[in-house]
Amino acid sequence: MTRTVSILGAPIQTGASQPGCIMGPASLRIAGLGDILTELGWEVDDLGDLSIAPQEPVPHKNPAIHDLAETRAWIEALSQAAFDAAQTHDRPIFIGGDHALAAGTLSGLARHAKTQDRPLFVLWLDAHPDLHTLETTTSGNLHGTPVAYVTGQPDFEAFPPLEASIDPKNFCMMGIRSVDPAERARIKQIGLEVHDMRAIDETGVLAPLRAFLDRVREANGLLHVSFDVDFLDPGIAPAVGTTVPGGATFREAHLIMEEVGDSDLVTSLDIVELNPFLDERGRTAKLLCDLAASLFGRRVLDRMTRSF
Ligand code: EXY
Ligand code: MN
Ligand code: MN
Ligand code: MN
Repeated sequence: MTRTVSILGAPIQTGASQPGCIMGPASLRIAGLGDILTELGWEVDDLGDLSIAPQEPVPHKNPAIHDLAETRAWIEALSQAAFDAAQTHDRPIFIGGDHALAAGTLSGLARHAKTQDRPLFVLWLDAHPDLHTLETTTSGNLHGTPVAYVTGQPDFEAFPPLEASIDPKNFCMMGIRSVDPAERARIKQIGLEVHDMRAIDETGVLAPLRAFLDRVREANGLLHVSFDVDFLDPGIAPAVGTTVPGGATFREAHLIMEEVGDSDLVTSLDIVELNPFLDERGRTAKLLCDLAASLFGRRVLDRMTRSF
């Protein structure tokens, strides 16, 4: 039975300091994301890109915060769009755009999960935990805050009110290797499951990933994968504004996507932080499409070189 995928672009870049994520959705489409999924037998419904109306600037007591009004407008629009897409498609995909978009997609998906009476789990693939509140962030870059927002941490009065939050215990983070002091304290405080790169070096990705997938299956959960380009090693994925050395290798990333794909548990996906302005010949966008193919069913023996 053909299953439906939706692709919705969110060219948001107000959450980052380095501009360029606005080109992310176009770059992933040019790299062939839709065609690749169609070739794998998925019915692909490209919903185009979201846009927001111009916003009047809104100040915040934290002087570092910038573009609050625009980012809030993106979060509101994405929350509704994610809820709608999840109600009508088997696997909605959201392509960014910076990681602040996950504040929108995850809040909308949490609302959808509530209508299904199923818990929402999140596999967070990122060099960063994105666990700042609007008071603890020192950079003011709101792409460093989505996890704190959707898990119901305090001091988000300036963001849209959350109708449904996500239990921090339902997160599994992999690839973490750049954590600020306030985030480290909160990881401990809320009991977030974090497999940093040292842990992955020691145990590999499969054991912790399979244990997490078993939890999702036992809870009859929905599973969202939030894939930040900077999860990958900058050597294979340079087109991102917050590179951190020592990221996931090509095979570690594919193994995670293949394993999650084999579990058939994934119900939605974010691909975020792609900044084509920092790339050459779109190689990072092509790698992301290659990884999406592994999540959606392609295996090593099915591979052939894609000519662009
Ligand atoms: N923790 C740093 C900050 O808050 O500015 C870096 C955040 C990077 C966030 C990128 C999207 O993952
Ligand atoms: Mn991130
Ligand atoms: Mn990151
Ligand atoms: Mn407060």
